Amino acid sequence: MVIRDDLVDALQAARAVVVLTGAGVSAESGIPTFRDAREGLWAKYDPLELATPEAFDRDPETVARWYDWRREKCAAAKPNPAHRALAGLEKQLAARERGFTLLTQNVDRLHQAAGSENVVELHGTLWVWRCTRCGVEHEERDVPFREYPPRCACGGARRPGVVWFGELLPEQALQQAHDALEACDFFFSIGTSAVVEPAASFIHAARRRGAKTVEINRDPTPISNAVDWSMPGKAGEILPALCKRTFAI
Ligand code: BV8
Ligand code: ZN
Repeated sequence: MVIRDDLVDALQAARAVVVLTGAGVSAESGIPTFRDAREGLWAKYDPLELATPEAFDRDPETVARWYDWRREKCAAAKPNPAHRALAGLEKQLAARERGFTLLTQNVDRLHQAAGSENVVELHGTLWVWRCTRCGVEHEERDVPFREYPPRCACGGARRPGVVWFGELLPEQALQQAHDALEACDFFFSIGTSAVVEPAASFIHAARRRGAKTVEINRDPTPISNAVDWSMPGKAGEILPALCKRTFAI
């Protein structure tokens, strides 16, 4: 894979870096991406349909079982070289008093497990569950659940602390994302098909601000021809090589 000198120079000169990640970053940890999530008994379900409040109202057991299947996969997963390279990049930039914000669409918390600190969970996490009656939230790490859906002490059904299609993103996460995009001069899009809004529009906000843009993705996406550097391939191979060339880490 070719790591271009002008990319290395631009990243070394960057003052405020924003990274947007998607399911492709966790693929090398054994977690199926949204596109590839149609595995085994879940093959007949459309993730875009299951990840909705309507589906949970209609069939909370099936939706809770799907999320518990994903929790079991995430529980068994370890951060991969892409996660670790991003944690290392954050530290290198911090050492140079440069800005770094990791905006993730992933709900698996593998970035945090790899040591990333300034992480914004745009779509929530499947490790926190919320009561649909009293609103109480708890971190739930034990897998699998004993009942579907899991019940709250008040008797209410509990749902995953994720953002479903048709639901607004958490206000605080959106504000953190906009503040980071306002200040950024370097934007990475990594392991995302770049179709789900509003995250898919972040790169356009960064470009409008004159930020340099890079895409690292296995397959072409709607933004592949809009970025300054398009790097097709595996994030777990490209990111460590880029960080090694740029910051000798
Ligand atoms: C909202 C949490 C207000 C749950 C998720 C404007 C136009 C059209 C539609 C809309 C619009 N505005 C809003 C919408 C509706 C909708 C939307 O965007 N729909 C899409 C399908 C068109 N957006 C919403 O509903 C958002 N809410 O806007 O509220 C509103 C509401 C209604 C109408 C107007 C306004 C909420 C969106 C969040 C939904 N929740 N996740 C859960 O996880 O269960 S989204 C979920 O799907 C993920 O978080 C992620 O965002 C998305 C999946 O995308 P990716 O992560 O990119 O994964 P994918 O599998 O698609 O691609 C993986 C990529 O990785 C591939 O390209 C592959 O090539 C690459 N890859 C694979 N392996 C590797 C790799 N790359 C590198 N290395 C590898 N090894
Ligand atoms: Zn409750």
